[in-house]
Amino acid sequence: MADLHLGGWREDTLREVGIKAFEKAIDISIDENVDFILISGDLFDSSNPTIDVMARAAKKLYELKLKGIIVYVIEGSHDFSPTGRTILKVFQEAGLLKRVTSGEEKEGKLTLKGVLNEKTKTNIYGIPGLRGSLEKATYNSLNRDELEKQEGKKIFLFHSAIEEFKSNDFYHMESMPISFLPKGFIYYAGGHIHERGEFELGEYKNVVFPGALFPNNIDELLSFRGGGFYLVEHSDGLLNKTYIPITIAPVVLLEVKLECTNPINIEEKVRNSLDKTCLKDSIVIVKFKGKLDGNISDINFKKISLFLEDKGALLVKRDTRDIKTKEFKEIKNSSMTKEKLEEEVITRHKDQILLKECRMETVSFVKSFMNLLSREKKEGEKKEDYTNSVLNDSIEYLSKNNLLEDFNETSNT
Ligand SMILES: [Mn+2]
Repeated sequence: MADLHLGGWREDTLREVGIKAFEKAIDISIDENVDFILISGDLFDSSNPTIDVMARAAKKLYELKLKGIIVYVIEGSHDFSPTGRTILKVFQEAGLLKRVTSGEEKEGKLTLKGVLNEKTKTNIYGIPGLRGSLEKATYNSLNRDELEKQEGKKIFLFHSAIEEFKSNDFYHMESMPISFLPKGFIYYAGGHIHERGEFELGEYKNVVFPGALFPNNIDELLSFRGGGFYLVEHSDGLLNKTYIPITIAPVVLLEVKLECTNPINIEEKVRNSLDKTCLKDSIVIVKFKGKLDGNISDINFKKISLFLEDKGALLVKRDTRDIKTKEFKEIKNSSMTKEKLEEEVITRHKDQILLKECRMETVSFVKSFMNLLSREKKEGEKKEDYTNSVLNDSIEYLSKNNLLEDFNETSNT
């Protein structure tokens, strides 16, 4: 499984559904008597989860420990604090998780050590994901030959998008080529892409993204409706994978078409579009579409929510992004994720950013550069060292992209 994002969502109800999805996935794994569990990053939504969320996770992980089921993990981009610390370390020290990312760097070459699962004689390796896809540097120094030469069954955990397998929806997302991964492993457990996908290419078989265990924002709720994980069986050289969907609360989409509707009449519209739809214990997304004769702020959402909750809805979320007001102007997005919002702003202004010689596509370049510049000072790091390191990284990044001269021309610092 991957991208659990425990503790995510602002609404208590949705956060609870996310945790319940995790608990259910673990219960199923115990019932199925699995040998071990792999989590390919973003177990928690933040590197500093609340005590309640950590307690719920610890309780479930302890159940696994009692059953002798080991949980192997890598960090995802969400598991690291700005100073590079990871909450997973706490769980590892408590014996509830095993991080598989240990390695040794010698003369610029990284040798991964991996962890052996004794019961199945499987070697498990992995490289964590970093914010802004900075893990690419790790892959660049990875000694792949040595990993490929190792005998026996091998599994690789990663938390990155793969260029060859990226769908159009993830066009702008930073990604790496599949050739960054060592060849010939029996299973590649992927995370980071919240959409489910099974892939293979040449010597890379069973490259699997289980997707988020539970959707992480309104867009994911709308497109995926739910999440799940993979149950994988390997015997006599044959690998069988089964997707196990997890449904705690069904997602119901209620589309309300507006035809120059007055805000006062919206409730009636909602009633009419409901028809015989069953809302029992479901997450209802009311998507308003069309022209509104008035302001969005005049819509009584509270009343609409209460009405739908009365019909059995567990929670009501609204999507007003497709409403056009009287002047038929588009409403600017407001319920997107921080990353998407940033990306949108950059995309909107990209024509003003003249990067003629840049090796990368403008939006990806700006996003990564912003990430690089937003690195925070590490604990104990001297201010001068910090400044120099950010400066050096920036110069290196610019020169890698053929842009150093451009910048020297326009600035003296
Ligand atoms: Mn994620």
